[in-house]
Amino acid sequence: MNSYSYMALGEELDKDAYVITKYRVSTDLPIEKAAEAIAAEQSTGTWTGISTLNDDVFRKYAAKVTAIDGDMVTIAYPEEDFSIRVGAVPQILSVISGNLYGLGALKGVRLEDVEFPKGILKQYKGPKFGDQGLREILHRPEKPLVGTIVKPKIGLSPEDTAKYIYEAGSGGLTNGKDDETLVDQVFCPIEARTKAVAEALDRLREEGHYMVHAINISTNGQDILQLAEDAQSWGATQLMVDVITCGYGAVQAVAEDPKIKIPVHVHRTMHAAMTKDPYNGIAMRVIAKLVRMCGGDALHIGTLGVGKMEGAIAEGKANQDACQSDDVPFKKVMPVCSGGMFPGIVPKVVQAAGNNVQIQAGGGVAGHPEGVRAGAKAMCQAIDSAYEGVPIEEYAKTHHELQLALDRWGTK
Ligand code: CAP
Ligand code: MG
Repeated sequence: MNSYSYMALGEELDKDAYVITKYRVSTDLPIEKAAEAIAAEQSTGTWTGISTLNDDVFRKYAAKVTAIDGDMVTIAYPEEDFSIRVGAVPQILSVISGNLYGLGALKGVRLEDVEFPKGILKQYKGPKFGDQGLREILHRPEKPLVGTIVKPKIGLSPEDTAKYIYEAGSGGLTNGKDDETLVDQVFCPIEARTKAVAEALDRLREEGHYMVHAINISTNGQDILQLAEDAQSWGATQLMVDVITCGYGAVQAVAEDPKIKIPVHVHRTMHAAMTKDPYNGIAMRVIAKLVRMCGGDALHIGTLGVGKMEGAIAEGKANQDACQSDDVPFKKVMPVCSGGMFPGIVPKVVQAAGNNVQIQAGGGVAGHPEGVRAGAKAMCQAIDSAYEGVPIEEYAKTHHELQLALDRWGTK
């Protein structure tokens, strides 16, 4: 029986023929052995030599360990290992991010990055609208989009939800969204909510203000397309899918449905189970790349070092880059900074991320001392101060709502 080596350190590969991955590996094994174990398990090998593996199969389909730098390992998988039309992201993940986590010899593995060859990328469509499409809908070409998540996340009736959105829009917000745990509970049925919110958005429109609201359609695979189409027919202006709980296929199905003519906002609830541990799991930038391929128009990327959720500036920048880079043939995804946002920290996010972001606050709007409309105004004023380059404390001197927000929450 032949024994095969998966090591190919330094080999120059044709980038258009491989999916190239980077893993951070923690192990007591020599790192080369650990890397080889991953390459074998995820391509043509297993824990022992096998009589059914021949030179031809190995040469065509074996993964290659092409670089090792400290604990960072580069593994290239031949494009032929992937089954895109039937199989798609579930199959891709099962190769680049599958059994390897369970290998007993590894203490931890984190998939840090992935690059796909053109042949795979061209089988995806990417976003229908993307960041610029969203901006066109909202008639807001340059400034950061500014949004809210209706709070409390559960419990409001359709009428109260619509009232919240009307108030938020009257205060100047461009985006509203359902929270990730709200879908079709008895207290807020999706049909009634969508219709009530649509009416509020129509009123705002008549008053000259453009705003969209993402209705959460996260549900079973067999129901999501119908729900997407229904929500659109009830007047939804944007749809929201929780990508980790529903799956990438759900995002792709909704985004690629020719009947769907509105953008898809992608929430990432549960992502931290995979992304938070620096030594195990999957980096958010990988998730962002897959969401972009599958057609998400907007995606949560973290708040770049501020706010309530974990996530440093560098990590947020990498996620933003995955949404916006020019090296893939897709429209760009609008990066969404959300989680514990409030007016005083908006300038820090704009400073780190620039203007092409959607910044949104739930508590940071609904918790304003003078209510939702004033909270929305304060967020918009914070955005304007950052956009105009005026220090926020200075700006607040002539903007009452912002001053109240700074008095309540400060700037840190
Ligand atoms: C924000 C939020 C979002 C988080 C998710 C929440 O509300 O609605 O789901 O932003 O985090 O429920 O926490 P607040 P991420 O503005 O009241 O914090 O965007 O990092 O995935
Ligand atoms: Mg939420």
